[in-house]
Amino acid sequence: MKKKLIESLLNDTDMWVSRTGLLHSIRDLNVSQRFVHIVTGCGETFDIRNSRSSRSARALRLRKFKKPCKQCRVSDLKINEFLQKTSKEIRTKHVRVTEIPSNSINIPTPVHAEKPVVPLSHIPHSQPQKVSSIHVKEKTENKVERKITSLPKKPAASSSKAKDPGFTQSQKDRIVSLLGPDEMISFSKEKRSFQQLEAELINKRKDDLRKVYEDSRENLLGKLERQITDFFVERGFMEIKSPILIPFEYMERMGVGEDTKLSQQIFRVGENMCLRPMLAPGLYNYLYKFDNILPDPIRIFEIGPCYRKESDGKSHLEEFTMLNFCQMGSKCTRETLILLIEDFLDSLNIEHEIVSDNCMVYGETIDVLHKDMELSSAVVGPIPQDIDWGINKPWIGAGFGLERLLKVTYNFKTIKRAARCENYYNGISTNL
Ligand code: ATP
Ligand code: 9VF
Ligand code: MG
Repeated sequence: MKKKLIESLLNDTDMWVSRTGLLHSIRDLNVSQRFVHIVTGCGETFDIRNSRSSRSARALRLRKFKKPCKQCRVSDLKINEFLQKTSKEIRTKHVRVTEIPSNSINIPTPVHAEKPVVPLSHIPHSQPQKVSSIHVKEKTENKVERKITSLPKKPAASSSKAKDPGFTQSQKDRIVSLLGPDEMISFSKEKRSFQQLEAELINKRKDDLRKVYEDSRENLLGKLERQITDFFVERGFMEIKSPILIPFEYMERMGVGEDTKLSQQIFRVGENMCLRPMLAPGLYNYLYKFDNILPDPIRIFEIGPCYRKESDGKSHLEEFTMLNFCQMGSKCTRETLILLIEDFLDSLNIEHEIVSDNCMVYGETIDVLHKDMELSSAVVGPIPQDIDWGINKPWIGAGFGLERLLKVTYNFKTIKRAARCENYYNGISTNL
C-alpha cells in the first residue's frame, strides 16, 4: 500500500514530531504542492517537504517521539489519542491548502499594528523596556519561515477544551507568552481576534528587542552577575570559578548520599561524575587551599550554573544560577551574616524577610524570603561535614538564586523568563 503523505499524517494526528523527538501540538498548517509549513503550539515553525518516506513521516506513522514539548502543553488525553488511535479513527482535521507561489517566498511579515495592544500601562522599568526611536528594517533574506508565519492562522487544535469560547487554551498560552512583564490581559473582555492580538503583540516584542539592542545590549542574567561580582569584590571577597562537572563523591561528602531526596535531583554524568547542584563543594576546596595563604578572615564567592531535577515550575529551574558567598575565620557571626545579606539585598532594591528554617545538608538555616519565595538559605557554621573537607574554623555563608532575584526585580510571572533559555531574551519572547 502506498504510504501516506506527511500532509495527511499531520491532518490525521494534529501533532508534529521534531527532529529531536519532541511531540508538538499544531497551531497552524499550510500546505503548498510540495511543502508543508507548520506552526506549533509553542510558536516554532517548521518547513518540510510533503513527502511519504521522510524521517518525520515515519515518526508520525509509527507514533514515535521522545517526550512532549513542555511549551505546547500537550495534554495526556491528546498524547493518548496520538498513541492509540490509528490514522483512520482520528477525526479528520483542518488542513488548509494554500498555493504558495515560489516567488512570494521572501515577503516579510506584516508589521503594522493599528492600536496599542494591551490595555494596561506599559511601565518603563528597566533598560530593555525604555522607549526607543530606532527603526530596524525587517530583514527579508532567508525568511522562508517568517513569510509563512504571516499567513492567516486557524484556531488552535485544543479548541474543544477551552472554557472561553473566544480563545482556546493554546491561543491563551501563546498570547500570555507574548505579553511584556508589565502587561495583563482579560480574555473574556477581549474584542480582538487571536490573529490580530498575536500580530500586535509580536510587533511590540520586536520593538522591545530593538530597544534592548539600542539601549544596552546586556543580558539581564549576565548583568546581574557582574553587578553582584562588583558588590562582593568591593567588600573583600575573592571571585571563584570552580568546575561545573564534579565527582559525585563530592555530593556524598556534602551529606547527599544516594539514598537522600536531593540525590534523586542530581544529573549524573557517566558513572562517577555529576553536574553540580550547589556551589559548596568547590568553595570548600578553595577555603582549604587558601587557608593560611590569604589573610583572616578568608572571604570568597562564586556565581555560576547549578543543576537540579525539579518538578515545580514557577520558581524552579533545572538549570539555574547560584551565588554562594562565604567567610571563614574570625567575625563569623549570625549578625555579620545578616548585615551582609541586608546590605546585598538593599543594593538590589529587593524587599525581603528573614526566617529560620531547616535543611538536610546544613541543619538550621537562615532563610531569606520575598513574599512566599525563598531567595536564599544562609548558614552559620561549623557543620559536621566540615571535617571531611579539611575545614576546622568557623564560617558563615549564603546561597542565592539569580533567576529568583530577577523574577522579583522585573515582576516576571514565571522564572522561565529570567532563565538561560532561547524562548525569552531579558524576559521578552523571542518566538516572533
Ligand atoms: P527550594 O526549597 O525553593 O527548592 P532549596 O532550599 O532547595 O530551594 P538551596 O539549596 O537553599 O535551595 O539553594 C539556595 C538558593 O538557590 C535558593 O534559595 C534559591 O534561590 C536557589 N535555587 C535552588 N534551587 C533552585 C532551582 N531549582 N531553580 C532556581 N533557583 C533555585
Ligand atoms: C550556605 C546553599 C559549606 C563553608 C563552602 C559555604 C554555604 C547555603 C548555601 C547552597 C548549598 N552554605 N544551595 O556554604 O555558604 O550549598 O546547598 Si561552605
Ligand atoms: Mg534553601
